[in-house]
Amino acid sequence: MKPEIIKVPTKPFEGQRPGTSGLRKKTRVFMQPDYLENMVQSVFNVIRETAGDFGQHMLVIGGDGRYYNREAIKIIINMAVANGFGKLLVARGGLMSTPAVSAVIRCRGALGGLILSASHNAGGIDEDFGIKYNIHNGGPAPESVTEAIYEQSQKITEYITISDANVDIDREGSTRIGQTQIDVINSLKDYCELMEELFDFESIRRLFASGFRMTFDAMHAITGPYAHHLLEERLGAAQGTVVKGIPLPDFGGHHPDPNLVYAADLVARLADDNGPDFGAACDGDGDRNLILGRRFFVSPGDSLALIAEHAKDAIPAFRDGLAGVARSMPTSTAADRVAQELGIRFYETPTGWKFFGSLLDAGLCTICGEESFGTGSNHVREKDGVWAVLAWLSILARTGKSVEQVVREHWRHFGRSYYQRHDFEGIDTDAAGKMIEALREKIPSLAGSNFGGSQIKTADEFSYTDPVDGSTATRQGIRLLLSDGSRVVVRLSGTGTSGATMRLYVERYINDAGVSDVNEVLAPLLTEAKQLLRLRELTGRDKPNVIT
Ligand code: VG1
Ligand code: CO
Repeated sequence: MKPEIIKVPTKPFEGQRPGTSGLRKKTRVFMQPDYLENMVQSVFNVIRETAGDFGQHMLVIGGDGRYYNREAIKIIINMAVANGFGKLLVARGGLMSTPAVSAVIRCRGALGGLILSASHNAGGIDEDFGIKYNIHNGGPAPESVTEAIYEQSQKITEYITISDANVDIDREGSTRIGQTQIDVINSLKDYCELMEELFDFESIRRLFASGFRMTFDAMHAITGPYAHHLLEERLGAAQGTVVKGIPLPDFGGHHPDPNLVYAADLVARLADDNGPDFGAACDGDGDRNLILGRRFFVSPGDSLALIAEHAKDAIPAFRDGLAGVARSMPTSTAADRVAQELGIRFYETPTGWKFFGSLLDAGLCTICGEESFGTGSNHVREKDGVWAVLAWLSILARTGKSVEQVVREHWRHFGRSYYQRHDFEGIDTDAAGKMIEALREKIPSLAGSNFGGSQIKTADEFSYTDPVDGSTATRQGIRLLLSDGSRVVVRLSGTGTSGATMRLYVERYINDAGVSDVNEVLAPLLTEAKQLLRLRELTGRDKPNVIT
């Protein structure tokens, strides 16, 4: 039956500009009539310009299960039918992790996908919601596309939908409405098969069979079902390895953010004498990872470096070696040293996974990472939490060593990047803007001045030209590079939904086998950075909300 297409007149909403990773707002903002619809129609209007008739194309739809996920999925199905897509691949229950959506887009050759998530932000009617469009390569739309979507959203006058497709999204199967085939698909299948191709499951199975114990904290977010299936059912980890494995719309009332603050109970479990050998957690949409050994935290920058170091020997997908490694600018320089030793390419990009896409597509790099607990490879075009956990299990299986031993060996060989990120959340937006502007004005006069026991060699604002397509991104963080190799970086977050969040990143490299205390090493840099920013004076703040 041909559905009746309903044309709905609408008016633009202010501020529908996608940030570091899609459009994120308070859930109630998204729940306003027409808000989500405007955004979705804007995406469709933009991609239709290059894709042409949607009748030939497939769209993947999935989300992290947070509050409003199901309603949003239904709205999108109706609109996608009205807009004439040939096929929709809808995750069963509306649940699919961000890296799994990326995998499905790639495996099935879809035009793109819509992911409903605000990632590590809390969920609930008074918390956050988000939507992101991923393109044909499976990765987040590049800035040229997100800017075009924003422009569309600012001049939109109408969207189209149908009355209700009434698809049972909880049952796998196929239905047809007009010219659109709607397939409700298994959320785990493509992704888990891909993991099995990349990794040596047998060696990880042997590791678990030898008595090795781990805890995986899914934080009541999307990775629970993936981890249950892969770790417990496929790899032989003990039942109970996965905790908080059921996705909940409010993530159990917590921030699904896998760091030392929000995953404190996992950290405590690893501190117990009878605790497991290995601990891991993933975020709301499954693209971030936290890696812990017994009483030992692996900083994301070190994790990236270590995965790059061991990839060739420990992970079959990389047995021919890596083409290159890429990291976002604020991420520690640990991976650079590995790339140098391996004699492979190395790239420094702005914050946000969208900047890795073209490097991965061009085969210039294989492994990428960010300091924000994001690690991934060319298997998809998103960071991938469960992938990182399997990468670590592979390294532990291959070396037969503990997490701490592996990291300490790395530090002995390469030296250590002492590293921290301090987040100052909920700053008044104007105050934050003024503080950054004031620092920007000082940039030209900073070189040569003393700073944190060293001297500022260069001060600049990071800008990036993509080596493949020549696109540029400016104002991607202010950085101070010191003559002893230390770095201080300041930028404002592009994922928050209220006020401003300033991120202060500090790094000091010392070739001391990693034996120093990170707080002591970094204290002088932090003190001077706060003074330079006039942080307390301009924002009334002194202490960060979260240190990672
Ligand atoms: C943060 C991180 C960035 C990450 C982004 C999305 O962005 O710093 O590294 O790519 O979140 O991650 P920002 O602009 O707030 O610093 V996720 O897991 O929210 O998709
Ligand atoms: Co995320």
